Amino acid sequence: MHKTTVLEKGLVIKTTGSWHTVQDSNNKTLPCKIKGKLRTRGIRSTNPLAVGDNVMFYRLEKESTGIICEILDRKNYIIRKASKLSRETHVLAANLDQSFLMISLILPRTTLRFIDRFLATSEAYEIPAVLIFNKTDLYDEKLTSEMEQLIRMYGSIGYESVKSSAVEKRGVEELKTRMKNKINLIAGNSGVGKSSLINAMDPSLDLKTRPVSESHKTGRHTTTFSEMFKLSSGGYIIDTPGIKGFGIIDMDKEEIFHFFPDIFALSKDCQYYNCMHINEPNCAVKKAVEENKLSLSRYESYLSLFYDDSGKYRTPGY
Ligand SMILES: Nc1nc2c(ncn2[C@@H]2O[C@H](COP(=O)(O)OP(=O)(O)OP(=O)(O)O)[C@@H](O)[C@H]2O)c(=O)[nH]1
Ligand SMILES: [Mg+2]
Ligand SMILES: [Zn+2]
Repeated sequence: MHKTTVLEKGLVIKTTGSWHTVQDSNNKTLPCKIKGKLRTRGIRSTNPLAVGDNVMFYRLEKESTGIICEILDRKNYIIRKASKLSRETHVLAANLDQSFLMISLILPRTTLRFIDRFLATSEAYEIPAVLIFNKTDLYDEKLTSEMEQLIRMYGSIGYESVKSSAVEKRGVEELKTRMKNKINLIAGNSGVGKSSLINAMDPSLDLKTRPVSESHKTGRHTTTFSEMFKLSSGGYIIDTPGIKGFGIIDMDKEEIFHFFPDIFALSKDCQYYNCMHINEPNCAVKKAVEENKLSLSRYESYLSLFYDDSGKYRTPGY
């Protein structure tokens, strides 16, 4: 490093392969590369750097690019599996204040399993999570009452929900208020309307969304990289590509129910202090399922994580 090199602090707002977009303290962005090998502590991941990372960088003389030489400690991060069979993980974003899971009950339909795995992941990383039910303009009476029932069920566990429609601009003001002064992540299956809703919140961002003529087709992601945007109403939002499954790493089997607050609360009444709520006698969790006090879908999601055994990695599918 040259003697006159000045280190600056920056925020990673986008990463695409070997180039990373860094925002400096004047809110200006510049493309940066990573210096040699950067160490990331503790986790084995396919990407050393993630959106939301705070970094130290220096500028290259006569070039409008920079070199990242250090990643500052992360407050938290959220990950997904790198690929279906891989044990490696991909850090989706770091240093989050809040995460939103966008759900749709139609075109495409989000499964309860997917919701519960996302929530357990957020619990594991201590990131407060909020549910967004989008595309409400498409719900008939039956789907509307199903949504209300889910909102009550998740509300009783402690998770709040927002009803939205990017088309009818419903829920937009509430989300602006909730996201103010925070770094927010929005995740969910491909096609549920994440980018569309961000556009409804701040049309100047003009994010790419799936053409309406192709809105029923599945398989292709419209958003392909996570990227952080400053909202004109305040705060930041990280738009992410559609996700199929979430991973929880470094978690022991006996620990999984700690990330289901409803199951955790019930577990205090189990006969055995080390009850895992599978076959043990006098299990308060299983009793609650039988008595309809714990929703069967929550219990089944717990079981799916419990039995999803691949070493230390709990690897939610979808
Ligand atoms: N009817 C209706 N359609 C919506 C709504 N929100 C989004 N859409 C449509 O759903 C399709 C997918 O929207 P996107 O915003 O691209 O979805 P996404 O979640 O960002 O998808 P990926 O980037 O692939 O993860 C588009 O054709 C949108 O016009 C909504 O509230 N109601
Ligand atoms: Mg998108
Ligand atoms: Zn039990």
